[in-house]
Amino acid sequence: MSADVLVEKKKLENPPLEIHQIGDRVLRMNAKRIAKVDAEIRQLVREMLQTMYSADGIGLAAPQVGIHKQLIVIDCDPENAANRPLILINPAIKQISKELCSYQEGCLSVPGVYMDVLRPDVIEVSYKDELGRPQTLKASGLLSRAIQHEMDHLNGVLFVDRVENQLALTEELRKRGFSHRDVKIIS
Ligand code: QAP
Ligand code: CO
Repeated sequence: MSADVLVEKKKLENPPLEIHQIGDRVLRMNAKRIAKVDAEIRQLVREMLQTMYSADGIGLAAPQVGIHKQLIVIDCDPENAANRPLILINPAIKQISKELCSYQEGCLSVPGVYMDVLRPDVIEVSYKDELGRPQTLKASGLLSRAIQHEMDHLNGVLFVDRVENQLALTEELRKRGFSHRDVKIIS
């Protein structure tokens, strides 16, 4: 089997995986470390990428498709065929900046809801790539935001848990047919 995880960036009529939505308990479970990056993991990466592109996303974590493994796929430029998606396996934050910044987040598991969230501006993360090679990456801006958001999923945390304006959040969730009871305030 090919070690290359790249897939065509297009929308499939029948994406291979189902994305779970807020209220589903699978989103609240902790993901387990991946002991060995093998062909089975690389097949999961391909299916997660296809599912993400099909849903117009820029990031997807394995727990969102009901798989409790520490695996994230990110593509901050999905329209650009030349931009390689980022695959993070067993990611760990090594450093975070003191500076926080606010950014409007969304999530494929909370469709239609977009709210401001405060997070560290710059992060340094270590992880293994799709070939099991150790990597480190310093990220800022949209990429930093995407990594932090997706890493939260590995710990059963959703961006709505970090929203400060709970009144506005309650209203947005209600508009989209979700319940504020499915939010777990952490900060
Ligand atoms: C996480 O989010 C993220 O509501 C990835 O109707 C958030 O891909 C990365 C999406 C903020 C960086 C900044 C959301 C698609 C996609 C929706 C996503 C929707 C359709 C969200
Ligand atoms: Co998300």
